[in-house]
Amino acid sequence: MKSNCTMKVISLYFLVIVGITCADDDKVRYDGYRLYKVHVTDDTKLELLHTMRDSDGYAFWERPRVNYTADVMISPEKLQEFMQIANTSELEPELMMENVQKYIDDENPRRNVRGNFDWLGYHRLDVIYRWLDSLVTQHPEIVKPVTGGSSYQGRSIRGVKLSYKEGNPGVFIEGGIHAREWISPAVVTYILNELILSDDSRIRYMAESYDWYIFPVFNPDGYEYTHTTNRLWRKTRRPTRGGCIGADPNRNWNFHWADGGTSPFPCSEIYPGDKPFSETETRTMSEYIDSIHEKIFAYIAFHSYSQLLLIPYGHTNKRVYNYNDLFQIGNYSANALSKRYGTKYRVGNIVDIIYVASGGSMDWVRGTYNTPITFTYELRDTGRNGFILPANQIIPTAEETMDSLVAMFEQTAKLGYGAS
Ligand code: 0X9
Ligand code: ZN
Repeated sequence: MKSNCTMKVISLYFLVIVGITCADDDKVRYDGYRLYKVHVTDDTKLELLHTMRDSDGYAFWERPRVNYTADVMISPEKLQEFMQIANTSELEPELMMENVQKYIDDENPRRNVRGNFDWLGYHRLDVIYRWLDSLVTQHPEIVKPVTGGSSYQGRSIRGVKLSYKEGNPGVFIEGGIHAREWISPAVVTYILNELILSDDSRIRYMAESYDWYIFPVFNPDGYEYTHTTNRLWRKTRRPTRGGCIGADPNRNWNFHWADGGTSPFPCSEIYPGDKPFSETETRTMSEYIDSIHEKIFAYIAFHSYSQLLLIPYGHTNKRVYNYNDLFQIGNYSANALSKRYGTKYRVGNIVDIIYVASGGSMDWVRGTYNTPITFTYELRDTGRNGFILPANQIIPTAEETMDSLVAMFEQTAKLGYGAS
């Protein structure tokens, strides 16, 4: 990763001429970085990929696991080494991106966003928060502002409670816990908008049957950082140890904390923090969730990418008591999702269908309160664009996800969950 900080110093002398480009020059760039998909067909290949993990110049967008594919980003400096390893060990990597920076540049075309909030581009935090304010102003009877928690750098973690009838069973929607997964806040805001404005009868019925607690950006420091500095940042922004910054906010919750799928190295993408709830974001949001836990029967988290609908837990493949119901609801939901654009999702237990990942928010909710309906979406795509999903896919992704959510809650109700 190269940051052109020296440019900034030079620009002090030529402030008028180059000053305007300064802000952009401080951005981490991914020129010549490549993204490869590799098929992990056996343990030898897995071991090999594990040796690359946490080493400079290799970044796993999707972690390796036997019988699955992994996506790995390679720096230009490590390319030759990687190709050599690949040749001698028959990795047969499939080139997905020739130049990651190009995908970043093309992802979110700059537009004049003066008018209404929209889903034609990815928005900064302040734009999202102003939109939440406007919803409260326009629909004061049904939309109440909620500050659920705060971040290390002092930002609020804001959301809304949408309620047409006090005492409805509650559904909690979490977005943006991983900073770089921009499609998550985009889809969560779309869902909120539909719940308020859609005139589709099934959506109206769903919207008015539940109380909705909706938080589009759980990790605001990280989210802002992906806009200002490093598009591929995942974690929080609190300095930890050894000059490293941030913990994985989806490994930091106090349920089976650091019980698999984490790394003790503070610079790792999956560093779980120094202790459970070491991060301001997870601690404060857990306190908020604790204050409303009796009202919620469903907790749905949105991540990207891989097109999966995940059922807890992430530390064990032992099934939760209502796994069969969740599996049935999940399949029904994934089936509805595929109808509009043919997008295929896989449904199952986290450990079974991706990898071990302990200390996640959904697992904490489920493990602490026994909340019966808990799902995590991994939204589009399957690696063509990965985290850098072009903005013109926001609306189709959001539409199909909304289809699946409607089906999810119809099926949930049929099975008797959430009856008020
Ligand atoms: O590793 C993760 O945290 C999630 N995948 S992602 O590529 N978006 O980072 C999987 C979430 C698993 N969820 C829980 N363990 N609750
Ligand atoms: Zn994620």
